[in-house]
Amino acid sequence: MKYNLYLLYGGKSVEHEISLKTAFTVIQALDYSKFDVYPIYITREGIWCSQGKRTEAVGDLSELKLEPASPDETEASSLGLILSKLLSLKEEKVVMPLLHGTNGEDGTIQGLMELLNVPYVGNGVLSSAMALDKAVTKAIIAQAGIAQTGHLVASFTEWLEDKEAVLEDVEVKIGYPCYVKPASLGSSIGISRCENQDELRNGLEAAYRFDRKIVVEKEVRGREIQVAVKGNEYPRASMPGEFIQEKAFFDFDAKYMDGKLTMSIPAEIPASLTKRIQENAVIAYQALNCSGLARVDFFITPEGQLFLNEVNTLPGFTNFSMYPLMWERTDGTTYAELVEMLIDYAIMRHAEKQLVQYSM
Ligand code: G1L
Repeated sequence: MKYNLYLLYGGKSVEHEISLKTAFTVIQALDYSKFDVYPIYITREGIWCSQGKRTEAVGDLSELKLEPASPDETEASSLGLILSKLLSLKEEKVVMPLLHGTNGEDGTIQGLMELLNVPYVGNGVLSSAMALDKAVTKAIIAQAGIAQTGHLVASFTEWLEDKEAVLEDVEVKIGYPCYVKPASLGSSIGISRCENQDELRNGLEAAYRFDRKIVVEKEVRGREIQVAVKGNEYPRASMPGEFIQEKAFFDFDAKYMDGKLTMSIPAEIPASLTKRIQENAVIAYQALNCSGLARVDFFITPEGQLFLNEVNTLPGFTNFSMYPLMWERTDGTTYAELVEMLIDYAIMRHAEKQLVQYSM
C-alpha cells in the first residue's frame, strides 16, 4: 500500500532555511515505491504553497521554494485551499511537520492535524506546547525527580515591580556566571551569559523583549552529552553522543562533523553513566508526554554529576544531525529507515486514538 506523505516546511520562523534543508534531506531519502510525496511550503509571510504530488527526489533545494497559488493569497485562503486538498484525499495519509513555530506557535500545527484527524509525525499538542516553554519543562523535570541545572523563573511583572528584588534573587539563588533566556523561543534569540550585575540587568532587559517570562540558569562547566529517544508507549534511548568543542581532535571513525562542531558517538563515558543517561532520558520523555521522537541533552560535570539540560521535541534532522546519527550508530537504522519508523509511530498513535471514546 502506498502512503500519501505531506511534508510541511518553511514557515514564519528564524529556522526557515533549516526547515527547508531538513525537508530536502527527507525528500531525497524517501523510498518512492512506498510514498507519494506532497511538499507543502509555508513562505516567510505564512502563505501555504503546494504543487501537488512528487514521485521522485528533487534536483536542487531551490525547487522546494514553491510559489503561492495566486499573488493575492492570504494565510487563511492558502491554508483553506491546501486543507481542502488534504481532506479530499481518501487514501492513507500522514503529515510530517518539519516546522519550528515562532512566538509561541508550537503545538498549533499539531492541533490543526488533530482537528483534521490526520496522523502526523512527532510530538503531539501537549508535549510540543510544554517543550516550547522552558519554565514548564523544568517544573515537569523537577517533578519527575531528575537532576537539572539550578534555575529561577521571573515574570515581566515581577521585574517591573521590583528590579532590585529580581537581581538579588538571582544573585542569592543562582550566582554568576549565569544564562538569561526567554522562557519560550527555541533558538538562541534573547539569550545572554552574565558574569556580573550590570550584565545581568542588561541580559534581563534584552530577554524581556522576547517574552514576558524568563528563566535564569546557573552555568554548568561540563561535557555536553545528548541522547536520542524514539517510540510511543515503549520509548527507547540510543547510545549517547557528545559535542566536542575543541578544534584539534583525533580523527577516528565514530566522529562526525556538523559545522565546526565535532560529534563523538558513542560518547566516551563509563557504561554506568550511559545507563543513567538513557534511563533519565526515557523518564523525561514520558513525563513530558512525548511521542515519536525527542533528543534529550545532559551535562556531566568533572565530578561525574549528571544534569538534564534540555528536551528537544524538534531535534536537528538532516543526515549530519546528531539525532539520526545516534540511531545509526546504535542499531544501524539508516536515515530513510528512521523516517519510515517515525511515520509508523504516527500511524500507530493515530489508530490508538481512534479507540478513545468521546461521549457517554
Ligand atoms: F517529523 C519529525 F520527524 F518528527 C521531525 C520534525 C521536525 C523531526 C525533526 C524536526 N525538526 C525540525 O523541524 C527543525 C526544527 C530542525 C527544523 Cl525547523
